[in-house]
Order: sequence, then C-alpha cells, then structure tokens
Amino acid sequence: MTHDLTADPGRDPRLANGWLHTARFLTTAPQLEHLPALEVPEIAFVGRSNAGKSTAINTLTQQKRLAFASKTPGRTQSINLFSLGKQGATDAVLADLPGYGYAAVPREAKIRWQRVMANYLLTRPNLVAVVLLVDPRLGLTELDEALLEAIRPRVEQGLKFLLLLTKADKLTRTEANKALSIAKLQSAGGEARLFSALKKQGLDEVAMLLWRWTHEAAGPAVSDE
Ligand SMILES: Nc1nc2c(ncn2[C@@H]2O[C@H](COP(=O)(O)OP(=O)(O)O)[C@@H](O)[C@H]2O)c(=O)[nH]1
Ligand SMILES: [Mg+2]
Repeated sequence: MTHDLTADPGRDPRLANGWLHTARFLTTAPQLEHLPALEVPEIAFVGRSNAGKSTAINTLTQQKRLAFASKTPGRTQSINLFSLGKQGATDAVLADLPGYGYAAVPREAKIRWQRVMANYLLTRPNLVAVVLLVDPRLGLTELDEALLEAIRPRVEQGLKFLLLLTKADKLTRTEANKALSIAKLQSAGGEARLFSALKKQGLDEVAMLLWRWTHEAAGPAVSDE
C-alpha cells in the first residue's frame, strides 16, 4: 500500500471523518475537578440540555452510543472524555460537558455548575477549542451568553471557538441563513456553522476544522515580545 504524503485530514473530509471515527471512551469524571491532567489538545463540547450535543458527538464520531443521547435532559452530570487517534497514539481528546439550563435543576445547583464550568473553560491548560451547540430555533439562552462572555478573553488570546447551530433540518433555507448570519455576529470572533445530524449537514466541515484546531501550529496566539 502506498502512502500519499500530501494526505491532509485538515483538507480531506474522508481522512478527517476517519480520524473522528477512532473516538473511544477514555474516562469519566464526576466533577471537573477530577479530570486527569492531559498533554494532548482537548476540545470541549458545551451547550444547554437538549441542544443536540450527544447526537452531534455520536454523528461526528460515527458511533451510535459514544455520548449517551438522552430523552431525559439534565441527566448526565459527569464529564466524559473520549480519545482520538490510532490506539496507542492519542492525539486529541473530546470533552463532553454536562448540558446546562435544564429547568428542573435547582437554582443553587445551576449557579454552582456555571462556576465550575467557567473555571474549566478558563483554566484547563490543554483546552484548545470550544464547540458551543445551540438550537437555532431558541437562539442563545442566558446561560449561553454567560458562557460566551466568560471565554471571550481566552478566544481573543487564541482559544478556538465554534458556534454550532444544530437541528438545521428543522429550519427553512431562509431561516437557516438568517440564523447563521446572527450566529456569526455572536461568535465572538470564532466560527459559526449549520449542522444537522439528521441530514448529515456540516459534518465534513466540522470534522476538518476539529482536526486543524488540534494539529496546526499550537502554542500561544499571544507572544510576549
Ligand atoms: N431533527 C433533528 N433532531 C435532532 C438533531 N440532533 C438532535 N436532535 C434531537 O434533539 C433532541 C436532543 O438531542 P440530544 O443529542 O440528546 O441533546 P443533548 O441534551 O444536547 O445531548 C433529541 O430528541 C434528538 O433526537 C438533528 O440534527 N435534527
Ligand atoms: Mg446529552
């Protein structure tokens, strides 16, 4: 078998999808404080309950139940990490953070959770990118806004950010274009994309983006010269 030295998963969707397909469970932490320290680049998936986060992770990794897609929102409170890369050569991890904003969660718990999440997003050393999943029919909720506000300084310093508009199949073309324009303005200098697990829309683009973000010239965007 010959190897194409120009093969680049950052530009070739087939390779990028193959890379995501290697995803396997690494560990679960009951709280963010219990996450293991890791060297490899980490991408966090965040969003309110029912935004479509589990479905998006399962679709992107082409695995049926990697992230448990629940009909009962607000259930999963632990953080799950998934390894990417060939066995024995993990080159990135996905962090599936608990959905927030579920109505039945007591206010106290919500506030506590918000603090812990912000803390993770601001201090996790190997975090290179954040994917915020939003149902465009609802738009950014108060908690989404708070999260965006919290990470904005880190985005300005080079943290990659993607506002992913889920369930795009539920929108007409006009609605989708409008939602995307608004999302681009809201993305705090990051990216915005339409995504549909049902119609397999946006998968290739997101897969290549995630590869590039975890493999291209890492290091601080702000130099201290
Ligand atoms: N039509 C449609 N429904 C979706 C899509 N993605 C997720 N859903 C539905 O939205 C609900 C919440 O999805 P889930 O992945 O469990 O959301 P999570 O709470 O953010 O993990 C489920 O009923 C999914 O079937 C999509 O791309 N299109
Ligand atoms: Mg879920």
